[in-house]
Amino acid sequence: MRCLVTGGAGFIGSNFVRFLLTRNLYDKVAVVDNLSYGGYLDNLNGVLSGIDFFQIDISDYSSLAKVFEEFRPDHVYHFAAQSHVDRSILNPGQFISSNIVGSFNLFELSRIYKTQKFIHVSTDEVYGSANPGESFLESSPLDPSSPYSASKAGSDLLALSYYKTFNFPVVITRSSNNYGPYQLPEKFIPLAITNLLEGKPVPIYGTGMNIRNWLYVEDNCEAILTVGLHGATGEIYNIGGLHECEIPNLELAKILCDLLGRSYSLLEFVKDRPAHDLRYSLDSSKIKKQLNWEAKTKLRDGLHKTVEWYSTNRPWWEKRKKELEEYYKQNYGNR
Ligand code: TDX
Repeated sequence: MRCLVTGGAGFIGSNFVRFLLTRNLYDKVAVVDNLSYGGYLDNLNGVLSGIDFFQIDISDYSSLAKVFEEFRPDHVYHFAAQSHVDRSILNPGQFISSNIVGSFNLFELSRIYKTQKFIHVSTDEVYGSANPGESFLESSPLDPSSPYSASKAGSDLLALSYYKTFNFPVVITRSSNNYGPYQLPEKFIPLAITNLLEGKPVPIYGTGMNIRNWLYVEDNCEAILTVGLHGATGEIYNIGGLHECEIPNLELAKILCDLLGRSYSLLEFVKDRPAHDLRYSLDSSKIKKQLNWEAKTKLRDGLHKTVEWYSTNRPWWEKRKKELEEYYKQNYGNR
């Protein structure tokens, strides 16, 4: 069995490739990644010799077609995406080409080359903001708030249309906010940890009362693989963290200050993100009931491991932060 992982040099993708290789389930694993911002070959250090690597942009149909012709994957795990909400506010066009056109190219080629299973990795953001006490089911309406989440919702709908029209063997995962090693310091947790390590302020949007449900990336990898191997085609599976992992940003930032021995005075309230979803919350009972998967990692344990990783991998994030300087100026300059 041959498995293709798109976006395999990015945050969740590279964690997934490492996780997959320890399981020895596939005869061959290939990664497609354009190595633009977010994807770095050194995220795959130590496992590169065990995979085939193609530096391809998924929005480039003809280059992607050559990969399918050569590799002919039985399973495709599709992680490649533009994924940062703030960037989609600054520059929405890239989100359309990667998340919609890129996904379309992959659906088409997988259909032509008769891929046996296509795992489309999506997000809880497609449901929009949850009211207090509300948790979204897979059947909940899609109500995305940002160009990012709208592009993911669009590709989810396209995937489902391929299932209905062509009997395309797709299965969709919708995860809550991931965190852990190799996450780019543009997302909240790695930005907060690395700023605190540098003794710099942590920008808190609005009042810091927005709530997210945090899922340790290794738990997500295990869930996605479980769906890849045992999920029913045409189905969607929500993948949420433990209930205790659902907390307001300010509380989360205070835990990080405590873990790093930094003062709360480094937490700096800045202008809010436009259309900032107040709360994300998933009902993950379907994957628990049908595939016997549930998250394992408690928030404090996952944050502790993540803080450890960023503390011992300074060169990794210092290089990224240098490259992100222009973005930081653009995004935070006017707050
Ligand atoms: O500087 C910041 N200050 C701040 O208060 C940043 C970058 C974020 N925040 C807030 C916004 C959110 O409420 O922290 C929360 C988390 O922000 P992000 O890390 O940007 O994630 P979010 O917007 O919740 O989206 C994430 O979850 C779903 C991922 O980025 C998506 O890729 C995923 O699909």
